Amino acid sequence: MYVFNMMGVMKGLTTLFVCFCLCLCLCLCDIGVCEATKGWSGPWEKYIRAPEDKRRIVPWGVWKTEGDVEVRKGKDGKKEVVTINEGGWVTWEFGENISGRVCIVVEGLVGGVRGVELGYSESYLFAGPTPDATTDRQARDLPLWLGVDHQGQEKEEVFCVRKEFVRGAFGYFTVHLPSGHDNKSQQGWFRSLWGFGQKLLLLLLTRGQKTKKTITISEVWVNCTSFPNQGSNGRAAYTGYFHSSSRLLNQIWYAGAYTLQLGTIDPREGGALIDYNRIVDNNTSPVGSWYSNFTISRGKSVVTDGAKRDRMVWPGDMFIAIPSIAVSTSDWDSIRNALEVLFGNQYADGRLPYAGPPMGVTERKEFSDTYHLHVLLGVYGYVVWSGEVEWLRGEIWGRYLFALRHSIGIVDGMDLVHVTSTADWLRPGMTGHNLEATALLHAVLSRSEVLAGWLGYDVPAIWGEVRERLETGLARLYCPEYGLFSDNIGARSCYPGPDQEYRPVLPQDGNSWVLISQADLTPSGLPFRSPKSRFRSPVPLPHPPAKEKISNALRQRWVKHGAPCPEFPNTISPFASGFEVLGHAISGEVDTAVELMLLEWGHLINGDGFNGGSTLAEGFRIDGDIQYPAYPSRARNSLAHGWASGPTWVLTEWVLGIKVTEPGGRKWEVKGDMSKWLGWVRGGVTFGNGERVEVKAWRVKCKETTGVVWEVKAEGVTKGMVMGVGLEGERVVVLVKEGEKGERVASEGARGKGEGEGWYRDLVVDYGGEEWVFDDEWREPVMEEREAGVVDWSVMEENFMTEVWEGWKDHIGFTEV
Ligand SMILES: *[C@@H]1O[C@H](CO)[C@@H](O)[C@H](O)[C@H]1NC(C)=O
Ligand SMILES: *[C@@H]1O[C@H](CO)[C@@H](O)[C@H](O)[C@H]1NC(C)=O
Ligand SMILES: *[C@@H]1O[C@H](CO)[C@@H](O)[C@H](O)[C@H]1NC(C)=O
Ligand SMILES: CC(=O)N[C@H]1CO[C@H](CO)[C@@H](O)[C@@H]1O
Ligand SMILES: CC(=O)N[C@H]1CO[C@H](CO)[C@@H](O)[C@@H]1O
Repeated sequence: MYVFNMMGVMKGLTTLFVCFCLCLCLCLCDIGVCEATKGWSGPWEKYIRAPEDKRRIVPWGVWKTEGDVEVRKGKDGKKEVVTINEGGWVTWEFGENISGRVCIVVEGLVGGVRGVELGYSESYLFAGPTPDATTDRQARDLPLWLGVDHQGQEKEEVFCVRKEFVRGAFGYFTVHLPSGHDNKSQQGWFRSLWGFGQKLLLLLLTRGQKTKKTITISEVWVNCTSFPNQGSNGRAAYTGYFHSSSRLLNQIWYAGAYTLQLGTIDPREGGALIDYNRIVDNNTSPVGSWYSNFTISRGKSVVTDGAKRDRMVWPGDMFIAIPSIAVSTSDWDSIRNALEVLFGNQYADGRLPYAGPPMGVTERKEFSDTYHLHVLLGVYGYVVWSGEVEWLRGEIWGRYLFALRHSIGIVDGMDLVHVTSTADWLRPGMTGHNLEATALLHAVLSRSEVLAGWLGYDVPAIWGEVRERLETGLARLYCPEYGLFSDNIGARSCYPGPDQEYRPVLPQDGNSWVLISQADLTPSGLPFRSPKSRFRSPVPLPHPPAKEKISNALRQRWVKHGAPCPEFPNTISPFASGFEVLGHAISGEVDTAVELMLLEWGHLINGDGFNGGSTLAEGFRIDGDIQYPAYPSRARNSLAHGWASGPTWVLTEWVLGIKVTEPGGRKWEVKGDMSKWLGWVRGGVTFGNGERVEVKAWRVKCKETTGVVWEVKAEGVTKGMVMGVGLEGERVVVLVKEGEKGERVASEGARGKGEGEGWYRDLVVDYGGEEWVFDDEWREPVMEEREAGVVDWSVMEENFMTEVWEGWKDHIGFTEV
C-alpha cells in the first residue's frame, strides 16, 4: 500500500530530474569519470574503518554471556560455537560500528525452540538483550524476534532477519533465548505473522516436553547494505586520503569518512522514525518496534543523517557532509539524490522542507529557516567539488532562486533575518531576529554570486545590497563586553527590555557562522541600540570586532571535552563545533581549528561508550557523558552521524590546503597550514573532473632556520597555484621559511624516494646552496588542561525534544538541584 503512495510522491520528482540524470551520466563519461577511480595506497590505509567485504562481516568474538551459556571452539579450532540454554544470552562484539542484516548459522535446536530475541547496540554501554534506541517513544527499542524453524535436525541451517530489519549502526549484537513463554517484550508483528493459534499450539507442544530449550549457533555474520554505490569493498571506495604525524587526527579523518559511508544507504531502507512514517504509511507497528523500509529518495543510494537514525535526508548534514564526502569517497550520486529530494519537495511558496520524506510530503509542511539555507549551501558544496554546473543550470537553479527569495524576503527593517520557524538542529531559542540565520544568509548570498558567475548569469544587484544590510544588522547583535554576538535582539540579547532579565546568549553556531560568512564587520551604519538599553547612547562600536578576537573568545570558552554551545545548554555538539572548526580555519586560525579537533573529536574517538573511534557521534553531554541532551534516553544517541564529520573536510581543505576555485577542479590551489600540531602531513583528493592532487608537507631545518616544504603532485591537465607559486609540469616543491613567503625549489632539488612510513626523513631538499632536512627536534605541543563542563540539571528536561518517560532521571544520572 505504502509503495504506491510513495510512487505518487516521487512521480513529480522523477519527471523533474530524469533529464538531468541522463545528461549527467553522459557528461561524466565524457570526462572519464565512468571508469573506476584509483585509490591511494600507503601506510594510511590502516586507519580505514570500512570493511573489506561488506557482504559478510564477522564479529571479533563473544564479548559477554549471561545465564546458562557454553562457548567452545569449533571444528576448525577458530570459530566460536555457542550453546545458549533457556534464559541465557550471548553478545558478540564486532570491533567496529557496522550496519546491515544479521544472519546466524544454527547447528542445533533442542526442546522445540522456535525463535530467539535479538538485541543491537552501537555502544557497549547498552549491549545486551535490550537494544539501544532508534525511535523516541521509550528509552530502548524492543528486541527483535527471529524465527528459527529448523527443518532437518542434522545439518546447519542459516537464518537471516527479514529485509526490513536492516539495523543502521551497531557494534554489539545479542542473541537471547527467552525462558518460559515470555514473549511480551518482542516486536509486535511476530504476533500477526505467526498467529495466536500457532502460538497456543506451540505452548501446548512445549509444555509436553521435559527437555530444556537449547540453541547452538556456530556462526554469526552481517550483510552490510550501506554505501550501495561504492562496491562491496568499502576500503577500495576511497578517492582521497589523509596521513599526518598525529595519530589522533588520522583517526578523526577516517572516522568522519566511514561515518559518511555508513550513513549512505539504499533509499528504500530509510526512515527509522516509524512513528513519523505513520503519518504517510499508516503503519500500526507497536511502540518501541523498529524497522527500516521507508523510501526516502529516488535513485540507488542517498546520503542520510545517521546510520541508526533517523535514516532520512537532513539538510543540516548537507553543508558538512557534502565536502567531507567529496574529499574522501567522491560519492556524487548519493549527494545528488539527497539534494534532489529536498528540491523536489519544495513548497509552493519557495520554502524547502526541514527534511526529506517522511517530512516535507504531508500537510505538516515541516520547515526551518536555517535548514532551508543549508540546502542552498549544500548545492554550492556539491557543484564546486563535483563540477556539475549543468545539473545546477536546469531545474535546480530556478528552485534555488525561488528558495533564496524566501530568505531575502524575511530580512526586515532591523536588517536581520526574522525567523518564525522554531526548528533548527534541535537547539532551543530559535525564532526572532536570529544571528545564525542572518550569518547563514550572508554566506549563502556570497556563494550564490559565485554560482551565478559559473553559470554565466548576471548577479542581481539586490544580493549585494542585502549582504551589506545584513552586515549592519549583525553589528546590532554585537556585545562589546564579551567580544561576541548575541543570539537575537530580544530576550537573548545584551540589551534586554526593561521587563526582561539580562541573560545574553552568545551562541556557538551564530558566532561561528559570522566567521564563516566572512562578513565585513566594520559596521556600515551606526550600531543599533535599543532605547531600553542599559547603554543608552547610540554610539558607534568602539572597535569593529576582529575575526581573531571572535575566534579567540570562542576558544576561551572550551571545556575539557570540547566547545560548549550556550544556545543549547549542557551540550557539546560536533555539528555546531564543525561550524566553529570551519570558522577558525576560514579566519586563518588553523592552530585553533586543529586544537578543537584534538580536544572534542579526541573525546568522540576515545571517550567511554563511544564506539572506539570507528564512527562519530551526533553529540554528547557537557561533562563528557554519552547522553545527547536533546533526548532523555542515553541509548538514543546516534554514534554514526554525518554532521560530525567536519574535520575530514577542514583537514583536507585548510591543513593540506587543497581548495577548488573552479567547479570540479578545473582550477585549484594549495594553500596549506600544517598548524603547530603537526610535524608532517600528506594527503590527496580526486576532483569531480577525475584529476588528482597530492600534497606532502614536512618541517625542515637548515642550521638555525626552520621552515616547511610543500611538495605537490598533480595528475591531469588543469594547473593550480601552490603556496603562491605557479605549478609547472606535474610537480612543484616550495620551501616556506619561517615567517617568509614560499619559494620555488628546482624540481630536482628534492632528493629521496619519500615513500613508506618515514618518507619525510628520506627527503633532502637542496635550496640556496644548502641542504634542508626533516626537523627531528620538532615535538607536538602539549595541550592546555581545561576543566570539565558541569551539567545544569535545572534546564535538562525543558530542552528534551522527545517524549519523556518515567525513570528517565535514573537513566541519565540526574542529580537533584
Ligand atoms: C493512510 O491513511 C490516509 C488517511 O486515511 C490515507 O489518505 C492514505 O492514503 C493512507 N496511506 C496509505 C499508504 O495507505
Ligand atoms: C547481501 O545483501 C545484498 C543486498 O540486499 C544482496 O544482494 C546479497 O545477496 C546479500 N548477500 C549475502 C551473502 O547475503
Ligand atoms: C515495512 O516493514 C514493516 C514491518 O515488517 C511492515 O509492516 C510494512 O508493511 C513494511 N512496509 C513496506 C513498504 O514494505
Ligand atoms: C577496532 C576498534 O577500535 N574497536 C573498538 C570498538 O569499540 C569498542 C568499545 O565500544 C572498543 O573496545 C574497541 O576497541
Ligand atoms: C505465554 C504468553 O505470555 N503469551 C503471550 C504472547 O504475547 C501475546 C501478545 O502480547 C499475549 O496475548 C500472550 O498472552
